[in-house]
Amino acid sequence: LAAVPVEGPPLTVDGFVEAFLQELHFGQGVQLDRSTVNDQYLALARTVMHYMMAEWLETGRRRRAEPTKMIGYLSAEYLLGRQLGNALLATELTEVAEEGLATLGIDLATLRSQEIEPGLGNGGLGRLAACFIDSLAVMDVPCIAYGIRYEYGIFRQTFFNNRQLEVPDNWLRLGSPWEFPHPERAVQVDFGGHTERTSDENGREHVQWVPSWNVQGIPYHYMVPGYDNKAVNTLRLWSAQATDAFNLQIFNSGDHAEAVRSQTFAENISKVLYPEDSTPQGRELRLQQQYFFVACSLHDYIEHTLPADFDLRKLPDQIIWQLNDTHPVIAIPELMRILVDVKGFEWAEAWDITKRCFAYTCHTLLPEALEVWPVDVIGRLLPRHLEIIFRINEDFLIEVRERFPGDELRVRRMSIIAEHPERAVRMAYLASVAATKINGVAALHSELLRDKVLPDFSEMWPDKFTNVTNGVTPRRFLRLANPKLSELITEVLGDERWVTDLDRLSGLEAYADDASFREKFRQVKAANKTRLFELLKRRDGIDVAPDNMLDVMVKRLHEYKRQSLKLLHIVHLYESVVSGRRDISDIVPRTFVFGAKAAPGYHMAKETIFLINSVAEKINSDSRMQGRLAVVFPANYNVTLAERLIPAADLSEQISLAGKEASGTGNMKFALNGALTIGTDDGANVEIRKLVGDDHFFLFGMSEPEVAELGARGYVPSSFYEQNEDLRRAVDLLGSGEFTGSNRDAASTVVNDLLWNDRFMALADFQSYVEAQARVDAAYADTEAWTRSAILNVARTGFFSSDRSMRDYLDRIWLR
Ligand code: 26Q
Repeated sequence: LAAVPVEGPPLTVDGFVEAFLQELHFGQGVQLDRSTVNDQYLALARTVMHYMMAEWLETGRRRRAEPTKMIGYLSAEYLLGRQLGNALLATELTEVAEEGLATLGIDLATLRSQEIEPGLGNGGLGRLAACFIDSLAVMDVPCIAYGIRYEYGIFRQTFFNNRQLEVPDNWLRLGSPWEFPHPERAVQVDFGGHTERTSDENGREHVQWVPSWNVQGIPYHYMVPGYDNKAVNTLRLWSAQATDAFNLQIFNSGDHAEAVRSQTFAENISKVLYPEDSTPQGRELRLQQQYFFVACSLHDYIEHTLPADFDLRKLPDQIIWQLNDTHPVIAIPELMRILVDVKGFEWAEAWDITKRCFAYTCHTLLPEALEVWPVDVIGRLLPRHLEIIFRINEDFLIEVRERFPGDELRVRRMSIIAEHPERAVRMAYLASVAATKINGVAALHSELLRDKVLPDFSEMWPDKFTNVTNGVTPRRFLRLANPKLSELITEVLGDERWVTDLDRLSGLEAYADDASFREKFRQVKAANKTRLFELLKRRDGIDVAPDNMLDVMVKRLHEYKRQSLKLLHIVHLYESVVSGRRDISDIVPRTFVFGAKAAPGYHMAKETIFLINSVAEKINSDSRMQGRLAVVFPANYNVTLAERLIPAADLSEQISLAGKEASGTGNMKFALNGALTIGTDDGANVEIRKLVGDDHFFLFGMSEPEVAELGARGYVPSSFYEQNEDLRRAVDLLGSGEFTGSNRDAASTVVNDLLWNDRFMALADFQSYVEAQARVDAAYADTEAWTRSAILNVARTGFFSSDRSMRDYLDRIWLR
């Protein structure tokens, strides 16, 4: 058959309205006068899809005509955020849609707020994946992004009696217009069973995996549009379903109930996103998820995307699989299995191919966050893969012994198989052995990864290690989230090229000294605050004082991120006023904003949320504060809220213990939107500070070497408590029950941990933090100087575009 050229509906108001009504009538089956907001939203989304679809088809055609090396991005998470705004931007339909809908009496903003964001990720890692695939489309780099279509994404957080409650995130319930399933491209995935060995006439051994059960993966496609370049990439998310054979067998046996149960069992695999983003538990279902999406993805690429007669020896010229952390690492033995068991390759040749097909990104420094899977769990679920991992390890350890003869201690240290506390596969080691490149996500992190996390591997293969500093997409986090600032930027730079070439923001530098520009910049910030406060009123019933400095700490709740240090600072300010040591009029008026979800099983994190809410309740209702000190904690921080919060912020809190936050990406979003940072020398803060300059960044706390040194000397938190009156008073007040209805126990989990454990040294950094906050107050008092610093933050952080990150991946990893 010949390809018929495809064109979307005309890019005019009339053309748009016609297409929209078509969708409403024939897609939703409803007439305008009887349509609900949801009908209208779905019809609008489908209409915008029509415009994108034409370009998506054309992109596919163009790429097939001239095949080039492709990126296979493997990630268990994509934290996409709402789709409509970005799709309208990409299709240049925003004004057309607004006008067209208005002629029908429909308000575009109302339809926008109808969208439930797909929260298919936990935080930084998932959002990074979403930024990266945006940038690849914008750069017209061929990429298929693969992942899991969780039926339930990250839980919705609510508060009850100041405590976190989790509500299932039923994001599909009102329809999902941005996806389209392809059940005819289902892939079967096997599990369990055993392996059998046979020899052929040449005496060559063949292994056959005889699995005991299977499921099928149904691909759901999402379009990932570029910007102004007609390119649209694909995000392919897999949904698990029972296979027909599986169903029939039981159905025919007459056991209807059992047939239904087994269907549920299969569908559980893609049911829900695991809400832990550190200290993962070795849950079997999680490993099923990982293998499920990886097996579907490799199969999809090899059997359906490559030409039928493709010579797999050339696989590394066609694809590089980027492993987003260790979650998809099972892809390594899976490719070996396909090549050796299915395609008949010799082991050595298969390994040579496999080694060139994978690259690995590490996102952590915490030892407890490194994934290990008990050997018996893998053996039960994936017996053939376990054998392959053992064989990879055997060969690898031979190589280690050759390089370092007689060093059996090193051999044990480097083994992919840990022996204690139980035999387990160290996924980061498996990734490191197989990958062509290993990267950290910020300069400091990559150094620590090389020297502290994987020192033996970097000694063996120094050239494998590299850095790619994270980035964020300027489309979503500047152009869409901050339309007013975007307009101002475009006005002074003369055009919108900065949206795809963020280094152009340096052109703002000159305007930092222009008083009238500073005034406009302040007006933008003020308007963004108003917009945020309206949202918080509507969304959470929260009232925020309009003129306070807005001091924002939003990120997952983790001890290493030190929300408790932020809390101690707030309690310290409060205490200094109520004790009469400071007059409230001497406090620079501030509203502290928290946003944070705690993993449901993370006790300390949940207690910290309870304390923050309790402190907020008390301070906000204390008339002595006169509104000059306020704490707000809107529930359910997510991408949608971030897009409103970040453009309104004055101060960005990035206060992790040095050496613990791999990179951070919120830090970049704040700087790009003209917030100043108070932060430690950690993750990408280091690079932000270097770029914006020390005069425009509030640095505090120990450096990573100082942290290591204090740890080695023996850290005793209570000695800091005893030697610092402000700290003592703050900790005492927090522990006194003052904020928890006279219930001391309610605060004791957090307070006792700070005093007697404090693994992340909050008490050690307290003094330095409070001093830095005093510098913030002084700086904020000089409005013109503050604005100047804010402008320079925007002008100097173009480096943090994820377009730049993608260029670095291409140069350092993918096209090498
Ligand atoms: C693993 C196994 C089982 C269950 C859950 C997990 C799991 C899930 C998510 C482990 C880790 C995560 C997420 C980690 C994460 O978000 N890391 C962050 O990545 C960002 C992007 O590189 C960095 O900016 C942050 O510094 C880092 O904390």
